Amino acid sequence: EHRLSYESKLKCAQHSVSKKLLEIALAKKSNLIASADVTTTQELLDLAEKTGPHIIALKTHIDIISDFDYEKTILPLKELALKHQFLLMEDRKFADIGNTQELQFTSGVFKITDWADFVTSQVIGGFESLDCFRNVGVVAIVGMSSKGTLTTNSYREEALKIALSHPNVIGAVSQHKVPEDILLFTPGVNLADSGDGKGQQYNTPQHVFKTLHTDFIIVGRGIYKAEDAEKAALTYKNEGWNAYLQSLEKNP
Ligand code: UP6
Repeated sequence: EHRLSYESKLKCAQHSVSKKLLEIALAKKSNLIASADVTTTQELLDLAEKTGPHIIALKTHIDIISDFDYEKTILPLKELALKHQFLLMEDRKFADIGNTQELQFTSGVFKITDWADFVTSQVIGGFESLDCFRNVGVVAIVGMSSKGTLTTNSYREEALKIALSHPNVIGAVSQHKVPEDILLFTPGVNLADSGDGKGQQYNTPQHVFKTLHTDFIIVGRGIYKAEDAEKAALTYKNEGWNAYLQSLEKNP
């Protein structure tokens, strides 16, 4: 059983952010997204500089940066994204009514709308709750990687209906296969560990490309906790790319 290539997905991609992601993936031969779960601006920028050449996007949780300052945090981050050609993915996991999400997206200190190329959102608020993410791509949280998640089969089925029909949605976060018309982003990827003692569950890049036909892997601690984050990013990049190439092969 084989999968669609990035080239064929690029041909039918509708959203400008899906196109960019697929173009960067092909240009860099990478399907790696580094998750920057660090808590200072310096660590965030260091990680972006080190991993930048190897990643297609840097995933942030901008609200964990303790010294956040738009000028000092976001402006240099945007420069690094331009320099190394990666996109910015804010993992905000919005989960409210449309009006509140719109305020969280555009206001406060983070002003996510001004810098993120794409954001994650729960779809628990229903189809129209995603309307506010007009100028970005949305990755819908369809299934979670943690033990005991409430994203059951029936939840995922309903969540996918919203994801597939909403024009702002470019993809889904899930630990299960999704239809090939949207991109699949898979966190919970680590080469060394199977869990973190706090409910996280890990798989290898090989596993998620083979069984889920994922498009992009998201790696946090496997990279930013490594002694050499640059080297670790390169390792995950190569593992991910080889696993992708293998998943393209037709097995008779
Ligand atoms: N993430 C998951 N699982 C999900 C959705 N999101 O782990 O189902 C996010 C976490 C974290 C990253 O919020 O930022 O992906 C995983 O980090 P890790 O590789 O260090 O476990």
